[in-house]
Amino acid sequence: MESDTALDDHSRTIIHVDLDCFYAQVEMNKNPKLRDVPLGIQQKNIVVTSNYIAREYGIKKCMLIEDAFKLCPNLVLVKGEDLHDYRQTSYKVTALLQKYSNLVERLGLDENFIDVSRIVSERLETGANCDAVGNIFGDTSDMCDCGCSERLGIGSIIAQNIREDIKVQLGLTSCAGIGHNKLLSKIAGSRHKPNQQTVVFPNSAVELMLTLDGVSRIPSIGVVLSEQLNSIGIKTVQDLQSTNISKLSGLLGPEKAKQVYDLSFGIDRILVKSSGKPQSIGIEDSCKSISAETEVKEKLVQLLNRLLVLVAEDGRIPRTIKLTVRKFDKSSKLGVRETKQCNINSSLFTCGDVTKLGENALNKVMVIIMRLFSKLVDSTKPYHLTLLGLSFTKFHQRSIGKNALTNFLVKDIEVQSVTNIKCISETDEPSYETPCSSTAESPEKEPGPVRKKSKTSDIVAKRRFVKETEDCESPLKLRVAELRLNSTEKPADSNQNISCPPNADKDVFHALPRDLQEELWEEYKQTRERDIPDKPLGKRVKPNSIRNYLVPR
Ligand code: TTP
Ligand code: MG
Repeated sequence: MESDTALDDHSRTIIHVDLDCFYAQVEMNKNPKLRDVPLGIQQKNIVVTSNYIAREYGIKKCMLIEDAFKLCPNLVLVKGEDLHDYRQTSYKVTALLQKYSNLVERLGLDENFIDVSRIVSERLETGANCDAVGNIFGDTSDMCDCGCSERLGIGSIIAQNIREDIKVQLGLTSCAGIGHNKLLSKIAGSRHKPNQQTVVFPNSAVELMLTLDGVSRIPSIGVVLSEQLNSIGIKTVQDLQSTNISKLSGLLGPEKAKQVYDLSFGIDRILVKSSGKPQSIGIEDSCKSISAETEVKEKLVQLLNRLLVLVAEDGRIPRTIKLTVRKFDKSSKLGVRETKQCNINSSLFTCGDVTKLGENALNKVMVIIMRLFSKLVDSTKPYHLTLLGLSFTKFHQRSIGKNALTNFLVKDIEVQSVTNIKCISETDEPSYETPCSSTAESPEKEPGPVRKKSKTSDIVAKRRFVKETEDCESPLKLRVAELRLNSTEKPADSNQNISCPPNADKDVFHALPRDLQEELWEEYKQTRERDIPDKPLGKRVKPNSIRNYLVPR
């Protein structure tokens, strides 16, 4: 059977990035002393990976500890069973790659495919340099003339930029492969390790495939499929290339047979599928001991400022803030992680650059954070924390409205629905539990961005929300803090304080901007008139009045 290599589409430019000795690099960044020693990452009785110094002793991935020590008696082992830091780093890498293209597909924790076709064509239009950088697989004398060599050349320059960026931003080295499809980019990337990159042009695709040591080494052929192929005598890539397609179709069905057959020639039509943005953006700082509230605050302010930079880079608006603490525990080396989260008002983030929040706004976020802290840690008793972390989750797309009152009251309802400021208690929930995938939906239903609802239904939602948050300590008080975040203008005139209507919560009322206080007061007056039978009925209270959800029910 003839392969379709002549009809193969070369239009795309795909980069595959694989971090070097990933878990080991994360540990070496945490403890730089480990950089100069042979380091193995231990899970149970296995070395799941090791740094490249250890690899010089012959240590391989998934080797038994006992065998590893035979090869390298001075091997230093670090436990790698808590994946938290690896996940965090993994998502930071993906987030960084998403700056280059919105087509980034995660594969495991340390690999990503990036379809950079769009930037490549933009650069081509500007007449950018097309000379490939890094390693080139195969012969370049007989190149295709469809323009793929220029595109892949630019792709290799972008890959180099990306790898430099990962190194500078995150302190991690990586390998990259550049090809016109996922299959070739992945295989090419593994040709030269560590900290290198390799481009493969379409004319060398078959040759690259033949370097693989058996069909089981073809990336998308798993154990079961490779056993099936072995059962009909197909063991090597060459066996697959020269097989009789009807024999293969009999085994796999015509469609799959064609797909597998094409793979042996380096043809892969599967597109890079965007894994979506991370569901959570967070940072954590571990420390030996934090046992005083001033230290807690200081650390959290630092974390918040750093986190706001990440959120600004991401561009979406978070709806939930989560605080994590790790409590020292004699019985557990890892300590005990606990988290608490609550929703925050989106309009804080709609006011422009979140990295430039005024001190006032920052203080208000800190009030919310410290409230969460008080739910996690009883500061009237001695405590010993070894980690503090903050993260934002439940993002929605940025959409900026202007009207202050609408922003203040309605906009957040439109996008946040009844789950607003619901306090959720969790224990040991990893920040990045679900993979960053468009198919991995958040367990909570996400309302669509800027979902329009009638104001009345919003208010009903709001009322329901107050009921639903009974488990939350003083939800209205929390709401106060959030409302304050939004009151960007009109500070109350101190000469003319408006007194709180008797049916309203004082704290809430005084936290409101003056215009809303006036509105509330006005409505209280009208209600009073309406409720006094011998008085003529005043203007009826609107069912969607602000009072309806500020007045405790
Ligand atoms: P790999 O990318 O296979 O390995 P690596 O990044 O450590 O090394 P390389 O430089 O060769 O790319 O896997 C990524 C991480 O996944 C690795 O650091 C440890 C973990 N891992 C396991 O937990 N179990 C396994 O069987 C393998 C292979 C890796
Ligand atoms: Mg790797």
